[in-house]
Amino acid sequence: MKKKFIPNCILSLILLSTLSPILFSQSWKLWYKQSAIDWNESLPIGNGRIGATLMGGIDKEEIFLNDITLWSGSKQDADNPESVKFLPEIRKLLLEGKNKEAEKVVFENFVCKGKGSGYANGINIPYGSYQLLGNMLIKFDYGSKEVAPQNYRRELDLNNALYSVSYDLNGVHYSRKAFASFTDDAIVIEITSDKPKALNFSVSLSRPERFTTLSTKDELQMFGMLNNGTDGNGMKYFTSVRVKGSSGNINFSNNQIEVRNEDRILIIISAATDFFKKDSFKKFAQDISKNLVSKNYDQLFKVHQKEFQKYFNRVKLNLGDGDSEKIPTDERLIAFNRNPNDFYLPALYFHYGRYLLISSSRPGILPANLQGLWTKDIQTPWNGDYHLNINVQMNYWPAEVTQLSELHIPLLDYIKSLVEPGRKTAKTYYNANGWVAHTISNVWGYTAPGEHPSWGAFMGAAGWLCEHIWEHYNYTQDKKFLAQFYSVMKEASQFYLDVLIEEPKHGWLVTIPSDSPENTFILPNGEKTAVCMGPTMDNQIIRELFTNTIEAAKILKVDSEFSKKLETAKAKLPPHQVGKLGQLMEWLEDYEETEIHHRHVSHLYGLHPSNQITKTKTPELVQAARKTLERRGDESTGWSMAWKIMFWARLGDGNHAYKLLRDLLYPVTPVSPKNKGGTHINLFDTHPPFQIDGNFGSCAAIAEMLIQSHDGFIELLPALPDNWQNGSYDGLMARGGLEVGLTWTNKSATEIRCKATCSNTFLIKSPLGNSIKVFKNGKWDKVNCVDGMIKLNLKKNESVIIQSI
Ligand code: FUC
Repeated sequence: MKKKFIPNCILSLILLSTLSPILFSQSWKLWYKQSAIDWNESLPIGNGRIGATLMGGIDKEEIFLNDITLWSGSKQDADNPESVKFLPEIRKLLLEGKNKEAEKVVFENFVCKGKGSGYANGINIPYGSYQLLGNMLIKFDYGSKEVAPQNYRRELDLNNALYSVSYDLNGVHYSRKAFASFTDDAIVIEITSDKPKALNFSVSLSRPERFTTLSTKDELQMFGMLNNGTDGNGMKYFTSVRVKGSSGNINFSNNQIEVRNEDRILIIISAATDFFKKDSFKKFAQDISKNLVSKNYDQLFKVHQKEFQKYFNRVKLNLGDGDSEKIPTDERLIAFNRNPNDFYLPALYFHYGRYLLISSSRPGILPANLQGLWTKDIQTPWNGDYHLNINVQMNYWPAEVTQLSELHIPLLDYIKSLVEPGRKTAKTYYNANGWVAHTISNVWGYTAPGEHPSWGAFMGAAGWLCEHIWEHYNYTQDKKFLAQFYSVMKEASQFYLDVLIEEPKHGWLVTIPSDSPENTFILPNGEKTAVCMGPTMDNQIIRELFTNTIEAAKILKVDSEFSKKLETAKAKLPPHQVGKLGQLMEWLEDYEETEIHHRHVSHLYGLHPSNQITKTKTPELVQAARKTLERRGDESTGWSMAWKIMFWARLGDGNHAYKLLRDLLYPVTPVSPKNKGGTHINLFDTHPPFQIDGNFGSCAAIAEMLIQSHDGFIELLPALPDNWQNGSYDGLMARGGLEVGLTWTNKSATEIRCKATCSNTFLIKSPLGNSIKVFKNGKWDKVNCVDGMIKLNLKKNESVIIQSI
């Protein structure tokens, strides 16, 4: 028989497109048999700018509307010019080991001018608060209810970024769908009944304060102005709602919309603020709703779905066979607490993290805040702001590794926007060049220390933020981007160069005054304080910043003199120190922490996000990091547990990472013990209260259990727990620009799939033994690993498959 000839290029296409077929049919859904009774059960939709959480009631649909730019407050000068006068005294006291005396001067003088964040109550002061845009209420009228509703289902379909509710009542099937369009920048709702004239409802808009509603002949409007914290004339917003029916009648009157005898209704909600679109914000919102209401739902959904899936479909993850559709999410979450063998929930949670980032981060606008995009309040917890001592950074941990690199841009642009106010803050407080930011910030460019130095004076924020610039470059190898952002790194480096001071004991260069974020320690005389010099986290951040700035300068061929200065200073930074208990020391001295289980584990910054402590390069520090984690314990606030999953992943202990993931997925319901961190039944992370950083941090940490690339090579399945015996993923990213896919059985890799997103040489620690075969350019080649490493020279867009022989 004549053999059929299949050209190599076709063969490779077939091979590459048939990888992991199970993965491509995965469906990821949160679903419930009942409506939400608490806001923490509502389901979020968002397009990075506007969004909503929906409760899904039968008698009423309550919708909490959000616009990521809607803030009270205003630009202010919070830099306190008096502070710098006290700097010499503070420094002298700390250099003499008089921390408590220094603390007094710091607490009294090294603070912001004005009220700072108002102790997380910034709504009516210049700091401001991220605010709810409005409450939309859809009130249904079913006439008399003959029977109880049946077949109720509430769902968030992550693959399609689509919320839906359906039920049967009085012999009628009702359905409700909603999405925040990625293409048309509006919230689109469709409500249908399968019998004519069965839809009767009213739509109204309100918010707790500062609003006016108005109905014209075909539009419901809500508008107002928030408090700027000074003369009251703050940010303006405008919301427009339009409705289209099919056969019945729709009336706009008395500040609401009345829908009668309909069976298919399209609702368009658009909104904007003058922060986003200066003078044209009203027209912007009105044009959108007017234009969209003439279209039909399917048309609108199709384009939205396509745009959303451009991001969402880049990554596939399967952690074992899961009975995906059978168990409602709340029951599943509760069951997971007892049964660690649910393979669907951790994967669902991972995909939810990506869904939430896609839904709350859009280039050109603001980064995701403490609640992403979703708040039900006008005084959002902690002002829903940008905390710069872990929280906003954690929000963006999944961006690169889970292939949402362009969604990192809002944070990177935001960092750039802090340079100008940060320069003034650097001069005012430290008489230093460059720029600095401290613990908290908002949309108004706040860079001064907070109102209380025990938590508000962390000066490492600028350095930590710059890490994101470097990591974006690291993954994308985008030199143009690096050139555009290099000055942000350089100026932050300049700031630290200017403020570092030699301490007397070793001659090390240290920050002073400083603290280890929000933690306090016990002085030898038993007194407690936070104020110190050279806490480990500062040293790590500055070492990393200097290293990255020097490297960036080399790549861009600039600033060789400046780089030399950084090299010299870097050599004098305090090294890591191991304390008497074998732990990594958090401070320059081996102080005992006041709270052993404190949620911040700042001194492990060197383990993650930085790569100063690694299994191959510093095994003894890895031991010390492990001791530190054991001492701190597992249970904590939501975000803290997410960070700890990451730490254990970096330590290569998959089982401990998984244990912490289960702790983080502790089901927190209205009847849970108070102050318990975990996860609400809508899978929102809770500190408590709801804080989205834990969702993002743990999404990244799950990726970190499956792939790592921080130590000069790529390691696959570096922290795989025993529970995840079989699985596969595609689309996770490694530094240097490699898209990686992997299949494993019985905890052993069976196939690696790679695609270069930049031309580069990649080293992969072989999980397939020393003799492997590589499928490239249409043919298999036998390859021997060198020192256990697979070396791949790939051009941009080149793909390979690797298997054992
Ligand atoms: C940091 C943390 C708190 C909280 C707040 C928003 O200050 O210490 O736990 O997450 O941010």
